[in-house]
Amino acid sequence: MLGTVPSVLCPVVLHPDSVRHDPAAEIWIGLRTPGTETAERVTRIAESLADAGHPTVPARAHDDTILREVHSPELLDHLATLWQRWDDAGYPALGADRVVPYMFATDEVRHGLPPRVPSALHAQVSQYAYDTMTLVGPGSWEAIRGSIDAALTAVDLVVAGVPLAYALTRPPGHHATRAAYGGSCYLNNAAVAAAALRAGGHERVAIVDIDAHHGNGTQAIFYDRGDVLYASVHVDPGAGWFPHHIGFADETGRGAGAGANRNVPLAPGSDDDTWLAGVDQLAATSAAHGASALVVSLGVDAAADDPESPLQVTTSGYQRAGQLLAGLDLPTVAVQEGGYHLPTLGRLVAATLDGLARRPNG
Ligand code: SP5
Ligand code: ZN
Repeated sequence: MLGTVPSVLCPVVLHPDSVRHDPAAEIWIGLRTPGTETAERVTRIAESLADAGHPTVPARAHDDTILREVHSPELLDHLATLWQRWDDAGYPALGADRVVPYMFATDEVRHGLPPRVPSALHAQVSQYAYDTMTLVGPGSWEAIRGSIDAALTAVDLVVAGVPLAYALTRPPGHHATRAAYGGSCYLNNAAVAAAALRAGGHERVAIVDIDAHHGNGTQAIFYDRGDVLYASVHVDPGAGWFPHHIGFADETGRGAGAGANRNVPLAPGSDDDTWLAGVDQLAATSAAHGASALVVSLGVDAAADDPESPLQVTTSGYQRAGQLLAGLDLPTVAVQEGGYHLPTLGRLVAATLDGLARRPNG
């Protein structure tokens, strides 16, 4: 692959601040582990895509118009100022070098009474964070907001006529809901891309999510809407995998969104054939939806070597998934989600883009 020029070039949109997010750890069942969502993921992917001949495009700054259609103003304001407030309040001096939630304001705690904003910042955090695995540090906001700009820049290219653009977003986004963050995700890059494609004139948009995990945030954002399809293949949450509570086959959309949500949960250990049959179903659902543009939530953590999922997809499986989706022949924005096995991460993304670039008539 080194030095070769692919048949169709795919601009790779990157924001330099993506590497400044350093969650430092992930707290899982009370264990503080180093965490797998690291900055090196970005450098590895960028390197492989440059080797494959794809050009890099810097993310351009965008205002908050589309972002505020997707996320609540409270979440945006909270995240934008969180680290500064945490630092000013002196938590790092206590040894709390990252923002972690402490007490969860569940419905049971609130007891149907009017919500209050706790005076202690460490109690405010759980109004927005739904797990203990998604930490915030000094450069986090710049990376989070920069990734939104990367996704929006990729959309600009596609709206201007580029058939395929890829946003190397970090942190990832598909677990972020309208008003809360979790699952290593803070703001939903793919949902913002879909909203921007709608604003760019595409009446119906399909989001196909091939990350190993169900994109609960993206599903929730569009669950009641018929114009944006969410379709995902992922490891069965019912088999004990994140996001546990959501991502089941009987979740098909609600109200105006009835029929515009599709989940294909797979058994742990599923291989290429099973997974690609799922991807093929998502492609068929997207075609039936009548979408004129496609967003691919491109997580490569379904790969066999990935430490975060039990799926057993190969590099050639990812290439074929790209090719199946290319068969839709739609303007396509691919957005990076998960994928944590550093030695193979770049090759997996390159293989998927290679498949996506193979248009039926191109
Ligand atoms: C974007 C994305 O892929 N997010 C993944 C969120 C799921 N994280 C669940 C973490 C579970 C604990 N990880 C411990 C690793 C043991 N190998
Ligand atoms: Zn994932």
